[in-house]
Amino acid sequence: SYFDPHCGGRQVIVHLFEWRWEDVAAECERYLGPKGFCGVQVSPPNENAVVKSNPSRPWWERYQPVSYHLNTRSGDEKDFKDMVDRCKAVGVRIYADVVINHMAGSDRKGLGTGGTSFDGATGDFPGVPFSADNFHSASDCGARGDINYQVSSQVRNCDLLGLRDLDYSQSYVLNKVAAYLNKLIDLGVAGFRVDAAKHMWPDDISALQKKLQDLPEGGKPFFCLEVIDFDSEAVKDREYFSLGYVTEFRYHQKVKDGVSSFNRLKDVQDAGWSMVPSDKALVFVDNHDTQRQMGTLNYKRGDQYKRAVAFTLANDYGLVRVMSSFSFRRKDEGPPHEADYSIKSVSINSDGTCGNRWVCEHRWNMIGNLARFRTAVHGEKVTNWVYRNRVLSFSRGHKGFFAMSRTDFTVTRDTGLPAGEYCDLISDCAMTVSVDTKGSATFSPAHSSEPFVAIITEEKA
Ligand code: QV4
Ligand code: CA
Repeated sequence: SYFDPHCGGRQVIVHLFEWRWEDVAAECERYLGPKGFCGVQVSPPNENAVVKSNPSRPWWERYQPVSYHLNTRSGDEKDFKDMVDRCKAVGVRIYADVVINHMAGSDRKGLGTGGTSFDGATGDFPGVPFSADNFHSASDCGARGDINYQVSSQVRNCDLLGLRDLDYSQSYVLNKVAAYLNKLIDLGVAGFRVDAAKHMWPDDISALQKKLQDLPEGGKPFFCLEVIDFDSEAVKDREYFSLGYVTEFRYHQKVKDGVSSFNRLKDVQDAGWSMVPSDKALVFVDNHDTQRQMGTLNYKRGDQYKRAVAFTLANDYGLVRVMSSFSFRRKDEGPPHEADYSIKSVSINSDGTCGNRWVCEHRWNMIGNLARFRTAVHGEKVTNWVYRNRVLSFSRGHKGFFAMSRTDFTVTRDTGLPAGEYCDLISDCAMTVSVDTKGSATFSPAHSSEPFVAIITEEKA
């Protein structure tokens, strides 16, 4: 089904935003495989417009396709194939971010990252090829880029941000895009994050899926659709439920509110917000767009961010995607780069953190190690919810137990687990937790600066 991420039951996806394919491959082997990550969402692999100035080489140029050749600042087709194979060999799958709603903007022309010419204004994309006729005309829309979000036909047929909108009613367009996705399947990807899916008709996505081949190892590719629904527009996320996982932006909003008062985290996935059902919700604390918005939770918010991500991983809602960023000051700023704008490699420091301005949130102890927890307790509901003495704790059925606070703590709690000596996952077993015959344990975090404890029946000391 389109809901299977094809990673042998592992549960956590990480978005390695703007990483080079070579670095992703190395990260699969040295960290993601051993830590039990399911897969990586990579930046769009197809050729994009080169935005030279105002600003120079922003990250968002990758959302302006020029052709479906696999040439970007992350690498070429050979690098891509090598990454997919090396990650797969250690149990980690690759999901491509596919930008298929549109091509580059009407304000762009020149050469793409693979050297292919294009002109957004005239609609000429010879690298595919697409020409003016393959796009929706702006006649039924407001001024270019002006979408009335109360009118679903405008959301689907008008130019998002002035980006040339593909007309999927033409089988020519459908076939070209299907060929691109099939090529990625041939190369071994396990699925797709569909950019701007809200701006595509669900029937068109369905028609596209019918043209896709099965994965080489069998089964349909995994689908995650980017649909932002805060219950205030014409297009509803439920229109996409049969097509794959849907991004749950209400959760991102709610966890941000909830993390300042732990009690509010309890109903973060329901309480009248008409949230996406757990088995269809792609859940995250931030993504590459929201992390750049004012007042948002991101890596810059330190401890609060850590609590939000740790809670999200320990909780039982949805399929989780962890964000891994490059540090930025300005919103438009692209990834760390050399003088010639080639992307800098991800260096690894002796303490396991990343260098060259790569943040690598996924390597932070309470984030990276909870990937293991989430997989181990998958299918078990949250039970034993306790918020007392400023410490939140809960069990995941009889398979795992999690606790967190804002500062150091020592508490005694019912873990719901069988008696035994358990490894604390957060500290890579630097500390253990003894559960008595009644299921009760007294414990403190291994390091006071990391006030989290997580144990699973799978990992006894
Ligand atoms: C500008 C004006 C427009 C004008 C246009 C043409 O703002 O009003 O019509 O020129 O003259 C960049 C610039 C943007 C510029 C546009 C076209 O920032 O100012 O328009 O290019 O040249 C990313 C960035 C955008 C960026 C875009 C393309 O966020 O800033 O636009 O890439 O490079 C809605 C959607 C949701 C979407 C979200 C951003 O429902 O689907 O908006 N999210 C996804 C991605 C996002 C990406 C896109 C969609 C587009 O997650 O990262 O936008 O592919 O909520
Ligand atoms: Ca569209």
